[in-house]
Amino acid sequence: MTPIITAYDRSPDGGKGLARDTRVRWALEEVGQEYDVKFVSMAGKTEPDHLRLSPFGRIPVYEDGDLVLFESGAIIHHIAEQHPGTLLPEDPAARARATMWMFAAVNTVEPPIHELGTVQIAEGDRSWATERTPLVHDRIRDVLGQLADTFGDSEWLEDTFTAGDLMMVSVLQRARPAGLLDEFPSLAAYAARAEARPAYERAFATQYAVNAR
Ligand SMILES: N[C@@H](CCC(=O)N[C@@H](CS)C(=O)NCC(=O)O)C(=O)O
Repeated sequence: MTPIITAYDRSPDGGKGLARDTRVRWALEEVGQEYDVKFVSMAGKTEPDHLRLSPFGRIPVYEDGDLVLFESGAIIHHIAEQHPGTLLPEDPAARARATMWMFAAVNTVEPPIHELGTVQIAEGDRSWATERTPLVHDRIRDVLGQLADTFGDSEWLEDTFTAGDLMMVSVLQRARPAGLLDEFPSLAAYAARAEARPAYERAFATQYAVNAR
């Protein structure tokens, strides 16, 4: 059965690839899995039909027969598990480390980056937004600096490209519009290296075609 993912019919970023369906598309492209896409509107995300699949009213959603998953990390982990030796190494220790990096991406690196979006967009008209923005920038710099120190001049987080890199780069991209990723040249080069992968290029192009209409 061909899995179906849910994406926005019009992503707020206009096709820059920052909406979280892109990372799922990327994982599917990496493992060579065909997929269909179901679209939901911004208004539709809080409708009962969508909430039945995604209780927090978000995208992406992944459906494969009776299996319904939300949370991009869980979806990508599942896709990787379905295709052993592609995005998750077969060696148990390497596999555990790749999974650790997935968690680090969404649980440690993404929260301050997400917070920046909240300050600038959801709270952009509040009196504290101007004062708060540089504080959030510094929190992002802290985690990016720590990641850059650990990363050194490696090609990938572990010996080969894994779901950990896919997740980490998907998160790092979200720091790019504020200019913060480019403050860390090794991380900017790491993201560019990942984005040059044919699977990423296909995933990006497919979501762009929808959003650039
Ligand atoms: N932790 C979730 C976050 C999902 C998420 O926030 N998706 C965004 C689009 S990229 C969304 O649907 N936001 C709508 C909202 O926050 O109401 C994941 O990784 O899947």
